[in-house]
Amino acid sequence: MDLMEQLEKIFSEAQEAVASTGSVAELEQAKARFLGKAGSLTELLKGLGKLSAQERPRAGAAINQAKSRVEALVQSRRDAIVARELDAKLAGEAIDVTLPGRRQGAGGLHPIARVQERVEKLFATMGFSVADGPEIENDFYNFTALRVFPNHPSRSMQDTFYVAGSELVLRTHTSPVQIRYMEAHEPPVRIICPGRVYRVDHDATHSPMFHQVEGLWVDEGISLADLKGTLAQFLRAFFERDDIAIRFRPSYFPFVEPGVEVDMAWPRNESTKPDSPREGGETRYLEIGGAGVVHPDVLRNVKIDPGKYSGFAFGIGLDRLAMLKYGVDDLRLFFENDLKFLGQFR
Ligand code: 2NL
Repeated sequence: MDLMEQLEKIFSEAQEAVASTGSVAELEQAKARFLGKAGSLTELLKGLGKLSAQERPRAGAAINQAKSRVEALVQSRRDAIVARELDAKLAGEAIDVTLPGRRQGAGGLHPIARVQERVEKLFATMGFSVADGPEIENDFYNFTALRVFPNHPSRSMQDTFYVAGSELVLRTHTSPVQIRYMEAHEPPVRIICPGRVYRVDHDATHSPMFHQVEGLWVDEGISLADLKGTLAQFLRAFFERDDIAIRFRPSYFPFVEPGVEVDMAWPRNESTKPDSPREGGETRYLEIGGAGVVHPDVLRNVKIDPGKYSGFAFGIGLDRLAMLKYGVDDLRLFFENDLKFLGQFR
């Protein structure tokens, strides 16, 4: 094979090698095979010394020309690779400036907070104001003033959270707020006390912290009839239907006499709520709380004359109202802070 044929062969090998590279590093390796220290063209140049002085210029010129052609080949491949890498980088970093910006998610009220606001609004239309008080209470306001005697089971550590080394408890109901309010205000008293309460209890239907709304109306001549009318009016407004009925069942609470459990009945057939009050074709009653006529001794404990004044009081679970309103069947869902659940109530 003469020199020209050799150079043509090397050049076509170089074409193939360069074309098959995909990165600058690969290209550098391919280039070294021809132009490096031990590259095939470099070797040919080294052999020039063996040629006669007559042959040497022509052969040298031919080899150098082949070198330039391979260098040009490498350069144009390098340009192509760099351009392609840049394109890929730009495509990866592409920003669509016409897209809307990412917004900060709007917050919302917890479903129980919404229910509480709704309860406050509805009772306000009946002349009730909202009273507030401490969640850490002392024995007198949480128990004694309400006639819960010293060894009453509800005072046990199995039922009530005690603050270690003190007589303080986490309030087990919002009644102490009403006691404090009656101490500070002369009748007429017409208040509701919504808020957090605490009991040692934890399962699908009980949480150690839950929400209650208690109501109290003390004035001359207030009776159980006023209680029934007030609760019926409230429940009809709250559930937005005027066919809700109320049933009282006799019960016992130390702070009232008489005491009742309050049941609510939704008419059959029409309800679409999961926990609708129909069962076996009969109206089903749902227990929503307890109530009664304030015990005369409770009024005496706050210096109100039971000979002149009487009143009713009730306690309703706000969590229970929220479950019925929104068709939620597990109380714990309200307290897990799962935004997928909570976001449904915005
Ligand atoms: C229930 C029962 C009730 C009261 C709460 C009350 C408050 C005062 C005086 C008298 Cl200051 N009574 N509150 C009365 C009867 C029942 O709650 O099962 N609640 C969920």
